[in-house]
Amino acid sequence: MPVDCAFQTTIERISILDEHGVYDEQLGEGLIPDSDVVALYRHMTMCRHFDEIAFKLQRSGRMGTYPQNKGQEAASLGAAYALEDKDWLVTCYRENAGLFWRGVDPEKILLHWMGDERGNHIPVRATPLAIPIGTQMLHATGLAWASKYRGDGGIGCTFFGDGATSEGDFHEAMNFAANLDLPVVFVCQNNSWAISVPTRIQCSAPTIAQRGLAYGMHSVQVDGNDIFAMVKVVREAAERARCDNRPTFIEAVTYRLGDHTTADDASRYRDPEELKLWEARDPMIRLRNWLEQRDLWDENQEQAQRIENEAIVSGIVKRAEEIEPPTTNDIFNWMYAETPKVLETQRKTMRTSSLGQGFDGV
Ligand SMILES: Cc1ncc(C[n+]2csc(CCOP(=O)(O)OP(=O)(O)O)c2C)c(N)n1
Ligand SMILES: [Mg+2]
Repeated sequence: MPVDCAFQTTIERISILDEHGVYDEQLGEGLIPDSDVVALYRHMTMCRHFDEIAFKLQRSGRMGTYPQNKGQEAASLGAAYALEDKDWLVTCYRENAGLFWRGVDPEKILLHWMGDERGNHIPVRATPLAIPIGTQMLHATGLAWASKYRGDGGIGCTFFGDGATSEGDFHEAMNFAANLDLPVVFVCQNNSWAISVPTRIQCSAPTIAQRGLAYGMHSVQVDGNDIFAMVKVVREAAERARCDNRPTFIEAVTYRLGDHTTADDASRYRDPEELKLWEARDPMIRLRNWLEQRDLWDENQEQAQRIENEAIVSGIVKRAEEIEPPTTNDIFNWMYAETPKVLETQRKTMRTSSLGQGFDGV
């Protein structure tokens, strides 16, 4: 019997603005108008400042645990820029930049980490942060299925880490989306680590993108610190979802410049040389250099932006800290659009000794 090739493919790696500042004019042509690049950079600097302040709030006892987003801003921001308001952003916890761009109030994110349920009340098409690793990909798949069923034109875009691709829920979501032809964009932020576990221990294949291929969906690797490349691949994936109802798997290669969370100390397991290497690939610095080379940005604008960011973020903190105290009802109020009967009953009975009993439907 001859040995035939059953299947052969390649996984493309997309980069437009590389870490040395080289810009691929062909791939990047007409991708983002200059004025929008300026707006994206300004937004990124605000998010970076927000991140630093959130870290300090935790350190000074004014907020609970916080996972820094530092260094990973381009991935979710590029995606949010490429998507439409009718599309769902279904995130993990390192996507502040994309969520804020979409219109999620930054104080909601602080409230979330302050343990206040009102932080989960999000009136745009984005879901509350998913802390249980891997659960949100299923939500995105379900939301995309609902959009397809209703014909509202929306798609689902979900974010998760490299570690999350070891979870069963991830594989179920991928299998479901591929086989039911669902309009989902799966974005894996491969930041090299799942707390102290390096990616090479999570995945013995040379790329995580291969996991998408196994489910029969288009899969691509992208420089996740290159906002231009992110916009390009998410735009193409969104079109594939909208026009053909086909999912895409995107492996965005990035790096977590901070600790895993404020409860972690990455210097105990991470080589400082590795950190130095990735600091030089910072998506924000890369974008600033690109703008400066084209006379779209200068030091004076940078200074003015710094002052503006300080004012914006201190307003955010003030609003989060000065909100009226939550009521006990708030723990029931922000998960469902319509409170299910079982929760309604718990809400009514929570101050009695017969929690959840004595009412119809339980
Ligand atoms: C189901 C579940 N198991 C374990 C944890 C504890 N945990 C929190 S973050 C994390 C690592 C996640 O790594 P990755 O998916 O790569 O995301 P990253 O934090 O690097 O962005 C783990 C194991 C959790 N939150 N949920
Ligand atoms: Mg990770």
